[in-house]
Amino acid sequence: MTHPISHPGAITPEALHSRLHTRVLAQSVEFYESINSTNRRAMELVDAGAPDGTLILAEHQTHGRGRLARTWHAPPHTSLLFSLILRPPLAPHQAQRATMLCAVAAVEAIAETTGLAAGIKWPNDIVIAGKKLGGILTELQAHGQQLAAIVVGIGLNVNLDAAQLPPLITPATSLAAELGHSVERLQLLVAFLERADALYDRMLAGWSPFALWRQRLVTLGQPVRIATDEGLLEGTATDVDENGALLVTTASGRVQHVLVGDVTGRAAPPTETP
Ligand code: BT5
Repeated sequence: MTHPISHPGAITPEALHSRLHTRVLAQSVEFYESINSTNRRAMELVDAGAPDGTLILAEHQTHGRGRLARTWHAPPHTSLLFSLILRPPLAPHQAQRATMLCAVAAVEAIAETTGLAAGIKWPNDIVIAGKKLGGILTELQAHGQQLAAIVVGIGLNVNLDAAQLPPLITPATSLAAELGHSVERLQLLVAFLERADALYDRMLAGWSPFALWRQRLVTLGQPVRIATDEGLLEGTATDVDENGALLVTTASGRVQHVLVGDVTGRAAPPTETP
């Protein structure tokens, strides 16, 4: 673990600690100047018994992970890259609530910090004007019907020039690109953690972030093509259910629930070599 002191605008655990007022989240923090993947480290810490709310934060990832074995790219010091270990009293089928909560907190923190109105593209992209601003990767540790932990990993493009990224399946943007000036990453991180902490408090008392998440979805009402395990599904995204599944109404009027998949509005399903 290293603590950067020289990079302008660098995030340090000390600076985070001095500004943060949370009850559960980020009471325990691991910080890395560079690591393979904060999600990978979080899953190791889950096995080691890390407490609820543990935050793993990095300035750079050598093997940042997306969903479905894809890669998350972020040049050092340009982004927010972190994972939270959550241990809410949920059944495995309710685990998407943790992702919903973090997506809502991210959108609210972005609005508070920058004034920008971001949205959520089902299932877990943070988008603005049709471009991808961030992504969420949720991984579970369950023992039978008992959920041991949820790891929610978030990557947000803050002061990043999309031209620094390799070719992507959806166009990317960053907060700085949308605003025309850079954003203080620590302020955004603090805003996120404080929002998420307040929502998590409610979730621990039985509340679901579903309605807030649904309100912020930009996917509803849109024609979609979804690559699913069973093949390509085409139709209109008409709704979502409490567990996070997308309801797609096909031309024949059949409603299909999709739990995992990639939505595209384009003429062809996404292809990418990981
Ligand atoms: C995601 O996956 O969007 C989830 C990304 C989660 C990343 C965080 S960073 C901290 C934590 N630790 C990790 O190891 N991961 C999490 P998915 O929906 O599969 O999207 C991945 C796809 O997004 C890639 O295949 C690229 O096409 C694209 N992509 C990669 N980097 C990007 C970026 N910086 N901005 C926009 N799009 C990007």
